[in-house]
Amino acid sequence: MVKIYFCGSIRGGRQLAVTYANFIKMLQEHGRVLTEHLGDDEQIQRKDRILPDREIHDRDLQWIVESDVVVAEVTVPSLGVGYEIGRAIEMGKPVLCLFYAGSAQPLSAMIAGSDAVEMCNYRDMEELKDIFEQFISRNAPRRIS
Ligand code: 6IA
Repeated sequence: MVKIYFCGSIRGGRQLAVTYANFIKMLQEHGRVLTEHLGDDEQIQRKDRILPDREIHDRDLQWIVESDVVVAEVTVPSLGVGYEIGRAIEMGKPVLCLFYAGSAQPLSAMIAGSDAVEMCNYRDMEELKDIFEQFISRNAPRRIS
């Protein structure tokens, strides 16, 4: 089963939580999303109170190591998401970044200007179906789990 690490803002702001949940659902058609809690505010608040930051950091990094591909929603600026993208690039993981084209705030040049990530400026969710399909089949051909 293809392992997908999905990144989205937590402490950077939760205004796109519903979008994250939708992307996670779409990605689950292609494999296992290791970070499925990212779309679920209730789960995040519950676990955030129990897990110390070091454990969150170490566990998430380990998940990136184990993942086949990384998909990051980058519209809401998040230190954690930027950090995860940088670490994933260093590990040689294929990284797809999704940025809402109607965003009032421009994307950081460190992501928009990186040729180590695949950039997708989307307007609506529908157009991402094909993008996900192609990105995953190109970078993580189906494996027998
Ligand atoms: O700086 P931010 O908090 O916005 O960073 C968000 C990114 O860091 C996400 O892509 C996550 O993968 C990761 N991250 C930050 N906090 C957590 C976290 N908190 N849990 C998992 N990943 C996190 C606790 C909630 C969880 C146990 C359900």
